[in-house]
Amino acid sequence: TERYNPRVEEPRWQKAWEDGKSFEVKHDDSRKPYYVLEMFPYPSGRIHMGHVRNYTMGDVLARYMRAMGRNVLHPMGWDAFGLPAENAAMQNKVHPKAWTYANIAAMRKQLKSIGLGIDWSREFATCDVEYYSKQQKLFLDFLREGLVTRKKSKVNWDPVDMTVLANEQVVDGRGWRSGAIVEQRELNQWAFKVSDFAEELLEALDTLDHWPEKVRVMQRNWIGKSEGLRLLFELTEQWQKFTSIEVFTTRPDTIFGASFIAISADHPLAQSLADNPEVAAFIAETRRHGTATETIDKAEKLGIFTGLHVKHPVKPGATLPVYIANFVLMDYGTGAIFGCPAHDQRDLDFARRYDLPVLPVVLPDGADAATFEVDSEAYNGPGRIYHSEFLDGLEIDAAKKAIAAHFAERTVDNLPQGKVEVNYRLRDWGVSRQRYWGCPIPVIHCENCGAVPVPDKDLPVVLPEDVSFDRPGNPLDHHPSWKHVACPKCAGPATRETDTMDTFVDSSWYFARFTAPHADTPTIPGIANTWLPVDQYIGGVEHAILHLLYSRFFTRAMKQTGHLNLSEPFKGLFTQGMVVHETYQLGTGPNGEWVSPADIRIEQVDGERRASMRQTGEAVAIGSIEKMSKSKKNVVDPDEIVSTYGADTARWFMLSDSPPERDVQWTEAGIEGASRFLQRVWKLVGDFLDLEDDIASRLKGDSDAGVLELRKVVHRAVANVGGEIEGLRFNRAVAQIYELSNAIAKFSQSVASSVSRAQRDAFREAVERLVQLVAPMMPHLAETCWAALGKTGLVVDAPWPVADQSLLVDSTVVLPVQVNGKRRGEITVPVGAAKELVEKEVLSLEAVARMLEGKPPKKLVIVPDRIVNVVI
Ligand code: ANZ
Ligand code: ZN
Repeated sequence: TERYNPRVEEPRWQKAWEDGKSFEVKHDDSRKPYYVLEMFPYPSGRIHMGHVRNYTMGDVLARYMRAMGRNVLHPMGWDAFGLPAENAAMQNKVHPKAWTYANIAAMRKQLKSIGLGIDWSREFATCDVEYYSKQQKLFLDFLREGLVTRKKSKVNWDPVDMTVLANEQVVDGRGWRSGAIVEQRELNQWAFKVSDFAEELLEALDTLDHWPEKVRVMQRNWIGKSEGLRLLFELTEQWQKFTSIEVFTTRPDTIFGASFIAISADHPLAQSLADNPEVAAFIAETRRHGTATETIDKAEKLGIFTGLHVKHPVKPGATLPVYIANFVLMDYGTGAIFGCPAHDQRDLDFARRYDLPVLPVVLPDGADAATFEVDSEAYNGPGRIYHSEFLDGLEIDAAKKAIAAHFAERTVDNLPQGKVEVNYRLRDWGVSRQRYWGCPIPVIHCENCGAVPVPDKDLPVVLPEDVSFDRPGNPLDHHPSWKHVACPKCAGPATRETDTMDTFVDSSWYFARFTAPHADTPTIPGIANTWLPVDQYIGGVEHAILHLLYSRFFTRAMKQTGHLNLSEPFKGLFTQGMVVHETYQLGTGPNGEWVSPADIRIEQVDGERRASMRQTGEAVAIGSIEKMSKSKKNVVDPDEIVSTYGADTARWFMLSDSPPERDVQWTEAGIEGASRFLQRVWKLVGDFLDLEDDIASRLKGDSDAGVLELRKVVHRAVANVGGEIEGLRFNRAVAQIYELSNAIAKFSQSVASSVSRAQRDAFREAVERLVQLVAPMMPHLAETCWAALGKTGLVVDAPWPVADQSLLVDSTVVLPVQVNGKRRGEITVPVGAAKELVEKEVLSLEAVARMLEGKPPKKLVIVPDRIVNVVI
C-alpha cells in the first residue's frame, strides 16, 4: 500500500465534516447533553503548541462522548478584548478592531487545520457588539440587584499602561504586562460585590469533587476566611475624637503576650496625626508601595510611634504603645492590630527593630516553661497557654473561647469590648479600566442625577471606531463627541462613563453564552440550564484563581437576576501541563543568543547529543528544558508541524507522551515516532485489504489459530480505551492502542500465506476496532481507513464499539510500578506471575533503571496482581 498522505486526506475530511455539519449541535431531548469546553484563546495572532495540546484533549473527549451517544456541545470563541490590541494600535498604527479580527481569522484557520470537532456555528468574539451588548445588559441587571457598587477606592495604578490593575496583576510591585512600578491612587471604581458571596463560594468548593484538589485549595486560600475577634483598646488619654482603637485579631488567646498596637497608614487616627511632618512623610512613603500581600510580606516591617498609648485590656495598670506600621492594611479587618511578637513573625520583626518586648504565651508541647524562648522565629504552632493568668493551661482553641467570653462581658465606651467576627480576604472585584478596547460600562454621569444607568432600550453602548492612540490615556475620554450625551433622567447635559470593563468580565460568562450564542438576551435560561454546568472544562492552571472564581461569582449573580438557574458553572475541571522544549544557545553566558530548534541540527557524536547551526555548522549549546516561549525561541510552530507531518501526528504525539496533567516535552524523535505509528495503523489496514483483494487464492482450511488470542486483545482494548479517555488519561488509552496494534501486526504475519474464514473475520474485526479506537485522536486517518474498509458513513458518526464481556476473562494483569510511592510506569505480567518474573520486569523498566543508577533497590514490595513499589 501507498503511504498515507495527510496533506491530501486531512483537508478532505475537514471538508466532509463541515459539509455534513457533523459537529453542529441541536437541542435534542433523545440524547443526554454533554458539554466540553476548553478555555477560549486570546487572539494574539497565532496558535501555539499549548493551544494544540489543550484543544486536542477537549476534542478527543468530545468525539468520544459523541460516539457514546451523547449530544455534545463543543464550541469555540475568542477572548478578544484587552490591551495587546491597543498596544498594536500604538506601535503599528492598526486599529484594535482590525488587528483583532485579522488575528481571529488567522487563528480560526489554524484551529480548523488541526481537525477539531467544533461547532463553528456558535463561534463569537467577546468584542462582537452582539456579545458585549448582552454583557452590558447583565451589568445593568446586576446593578439593579445591588450586585454592583461604585466606590472610591485605592487602586493599583500602572503609570505606563495608564490603567488600574487588580492586586493579582501586580507582581513584585510591578504591572504584570508593563513591568512598571505600580502606584497607589484613589479612584471611583465600579465593583462587583464578590465578597457578598464569600461564604457561599467557599462552602461550595466542597461540592466540586471533579476539580483538582490543588485548585480548590488555591481558591480556599484566596477567599481566606478567618474567624476572630474585634477588640477595643481604650486610649490612656482621649486624642481629638478618639477614645479607643478597635483591632481585629484571630489570636485573642495571645493577648497576654501583646506588646504594641499598630494601625494602618490609612487609618483615621493616623490621618489625624498627619500635621506632624515625620508622620506625614511616613504615611506618604508607605502609600507609595503596593497593597498586594506579596509586596507587604517581603517588605521590611517599618513603623513610627504616635506618642499615644492604650490600656492593656488584661493587665491592670499596664499600657501598650501605638505605632503606625507599613504592614497593616486599611481594607482588612479594622485596619489596626495588636502585636504579639512571640507568636507572629511580622510582629516579631517589628519588635526587634523597635526594641519592644517579646513575651511568649504559648508553650509548645514538650517544651520547658522555664527555658522556652523566642529568638528570631515566631512560634505559631500548637501548645498550651502560659504566663496568662486565667488562660493558663488551656489549649489555643479553648483559650480563644475563654478570652472571647471574657471580653464579651466587658465594655469600652459602652460597647462590648470584644465581638466575634468572621473576615474574608476576598475583596470586591473592581472592574473599571481606563482603556478603549473593552466593553463600555453602560452608565451616564449627570451633575444633577449622579450616575444614571443607561436605560435598557438604549443598549448597546457601542464603542466608537474613530479613535486615536496618539497620546497616553484612554482614547474614549479623548474622543471629541462620544461621551457627550443627554441625561436619561433629566435630559440635561451629561457624560458617558468612559471606563470599560476588566476583560475578566468577558470570560466570566462566555460558557453560558455558547448555549444560545445569537439570542437577543444574554442567555435563554431554558436552554442554558439543559447544557450547564459544563461537564468538562479544560485549561491552564494559571487561571485556577481569578477566572474560575469570577465565573463562579457570575453564575450566582446570573442566577439571582434570572439568567441562569444554577450556581456552579463547571462540574469537571482539568488543568493540563505545559508543552516544554529544550533550549539552544549560540555562545554562552548572558551574551548567549537563543536559537530556534528549526535552525539547528542534532547529531550523536560518541554517544552524546551535539547541536550545531544548520547553515554554518557553528556549535550550539543544548540548554535546559523549558516552557515554550518566544523569548527563549524554543517554540515549534504548529503550522509547520501540520504541513510536515499532518494534524493527526501532532495530536497523537501530544496525547501519547506524558500524563495530560504533566508537562510534555516536544522532541523531534517523539513526533517522528508518532508519525511512524500513524503509518503503521494505515499499513495494518492495508495488510488486511491486500488479503481481502487476494482472498480467492489465500482462503484455505478452517484453522482458528490465534483467533481467540487476538480477539481477547481487541476486546480488552475496546473495554479500556473509552474509560481512559473519559478519565482524561490519554497516555494510557494510547498505550492500550499500541498493544492492540502489536497484536494485530503479529496476527497479520501469521496469516500472510493462508487464512481461514474465522481468521479473516477476526482480522477485520481487529482493524475496524483499531480504527474506531484511534478515531478520537487521529480523526482524519480514521476516516480514510474507515472508507477503505468499505464502511458506509463516516467513522465520526459510528457508535463507540462495545466489548464482548466473555472475551475479557483476563490471563494477564497490568501492574503499576511505583518508585518511593510515586508512579513511574507499569508492567504487564501473567495473572499470578511469580515474584522473580515481576522483579525482572520491574528492574528492566527504563524509568526504574534510570533512577537506580546501577544500584540494587533497598526493597521491592510486590502486592501480587495489584501493584509494585520499589524503595530506593
Ligand atoms: C494578634 C495576633 C497574635 C495575631 C498572634 C496573629 C498572631 P488572618 O488569619 O489572615 O485573618 N491582622 C489583622 N488585621 C490586619 C490588617 N488590617 N493588616 C495586617 N494584619 C492584620 O490574619 C489575622 C491576623 O492578622 C490578626 O491576628 C492580626 O494579627 C493580623 F500571635 O492579632 B493577629
Ligand atoms: Zn440628570
